[in-house]
Amino acid sequence: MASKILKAPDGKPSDVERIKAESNFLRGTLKEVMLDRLSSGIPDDDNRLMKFHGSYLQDDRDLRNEREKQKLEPAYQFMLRVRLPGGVATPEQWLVMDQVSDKYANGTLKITTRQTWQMHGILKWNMKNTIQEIHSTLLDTIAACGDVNRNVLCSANPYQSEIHSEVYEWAKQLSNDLLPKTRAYHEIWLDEEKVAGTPESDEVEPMYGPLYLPRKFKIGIAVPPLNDIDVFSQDLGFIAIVEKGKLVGFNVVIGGGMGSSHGDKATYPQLAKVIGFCTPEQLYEVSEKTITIQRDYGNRSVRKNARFKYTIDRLGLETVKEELESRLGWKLGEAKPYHFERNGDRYGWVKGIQGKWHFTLFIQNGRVADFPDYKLKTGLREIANIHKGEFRLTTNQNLIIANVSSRKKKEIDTLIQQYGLTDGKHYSALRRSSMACVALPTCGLAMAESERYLPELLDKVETILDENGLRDEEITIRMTGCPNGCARPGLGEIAFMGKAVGKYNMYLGAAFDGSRLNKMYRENIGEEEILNELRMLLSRYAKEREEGEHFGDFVIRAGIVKATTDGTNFHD
Ligand code: SRM
Ligand code: SF4
Repeated sequence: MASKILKAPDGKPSDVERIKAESNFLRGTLKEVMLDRLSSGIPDDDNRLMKFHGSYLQDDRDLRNEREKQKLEPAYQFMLRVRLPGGVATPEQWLVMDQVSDKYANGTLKITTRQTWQMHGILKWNMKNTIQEIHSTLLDTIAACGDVNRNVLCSANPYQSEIHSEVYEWAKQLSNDLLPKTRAYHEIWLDEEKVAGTPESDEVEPMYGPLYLPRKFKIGIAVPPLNDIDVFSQDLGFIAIVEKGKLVGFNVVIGGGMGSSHGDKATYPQLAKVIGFCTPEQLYEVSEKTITIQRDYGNRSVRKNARFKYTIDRLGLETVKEELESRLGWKLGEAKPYHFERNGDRYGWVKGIQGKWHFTLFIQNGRVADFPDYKLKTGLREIANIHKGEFRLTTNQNLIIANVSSRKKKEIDTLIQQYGLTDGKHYSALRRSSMACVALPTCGLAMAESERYLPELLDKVETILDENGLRDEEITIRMTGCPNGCARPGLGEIAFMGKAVGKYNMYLGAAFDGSRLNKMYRENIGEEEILNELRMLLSRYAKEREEGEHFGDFVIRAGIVKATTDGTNFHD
């Protein structure tokens, strides 16, 4: 029931719209091309469809030039992303992922900023086995990428476990309910027989329709006072409202997003705005109707301007709210008061409800691997072997070993010590508040290093912190290899976005609780300038800050950058 006053932008639909339309509900020729042994790659059209199955073809960019010189095809390999609502996994699932990453991928697991695992380096001929083995432990990769609703986030804060577990159940249900309904995934990867007479019409996808969404769509649920999921960066966010210890519902926020393109003012990060309140039982309906508004009015011609944030900025927040209420047939409640203290994670052991313990482990940039002096992957495997609770992957690329009994705590502690898993405890609080996206060598969009470079840069920044007595000061710092914003850099008190090899734009001034975007401070600078700037800024902060003042607030009060009030003036 589309409203008469609203219009989607005119313009020729992008090529991706054609691919979706011709795909027979995400099948394309994937089944056939995955069997073709002549190339380790797949055609572009099928690669677009692969995303809806949680994967896409990459090539190792470290090897690109050399292979080109040798006239070889690129070193093709697949990235695979698991759907893991709320980031909750069992020890058995951890062990399967651990094994599969050794068997078929590059031996590492990446904990992503949307609290799931990614694997890299899977060869075409191993894709089906990989997905089937993941499936054997009741995990899937459906809709982990693509123009659909993505992994639904929820706060991984063990302090408030009862509410957290309730919110997690809602997040999981929402993720399941919003899945595409096509059986393409089951047919292609799990050998499900195609049912004769399956209707090839809108009935297959009652919510998405045959063209799915104009662009990816992201939902997250935060449980205050922790804004670990950066709720204002979601297309659709929910803020849990707890009254007298009971979950009464959620404030609804719409229109967040982090991506932009360098030098293109028509693209910008944007923070979601609060538009009202709904009860837990209304969560699905609000999500479904919001998604259909984006389905009907999102930009299907220019993909750069297709995210929901742009649809809202074009139509107006009030109009979108009215349209939502008209589709719901009822009005959202008045938004309720809430308070966020911070984003990021807190580390170490905490005791939660029912005497259970939770241990949050800092994992640098989410990369789970065995390093020469740090057997992180082996240590976590040993823990998974004896752990009876669950793992919670956090949206800050960290890991919580959750629901541990007092007896098991001793055993797990012994393993933590044995493998030196917290040897990084001498790390600065700034490093423990850092995130970096994957970038090189696998990300095809990376303009500069990120995950491989940030730790090295932080070694140098830590010297500056020590000179200024700031080692224990929590300052969020985020880096991405391009402005797409995968480590949510727009919400870093300090952030770097890659511009070219070794060059970054530097941003300052986001709020510590994730409620204000940062602003560009310096353009296209290399390491020497970055360190000079940080030396000056951190020394001023150490001397001039007010009691309890966060770095992001300080740089604004000191007039170093202006506060960003809205994403549309982010570039100014
Ligand atoms: Fe992202 C594209 C990695 C979270 C905004 N992102 C990509 C791709 C798939 C590159 C591509 O399309 O060719 C990257 C794969 C690299 C690789 O080699 O693995 C990639 N994004 C990641 C991850 C793994 C970063 C990480 O190191 O943790 C995160 C996986 C999340 C997940 O499990 O689903 C990841 N990406 C994000 C986030 C953060 C979030 O969602 O909380 C954002 C910003 C929020 C947002 O969406 O606005 C984000 N990724 C993008 C964009 C920009 C979209 C836009 O609005 O313009 C792209 C590019 C695109 O879609 O065209 C992108
Ligand atoms: Fe790749 Fe850019 Fe995302 Fe980093 S921010 S993973 S470089 S798309």
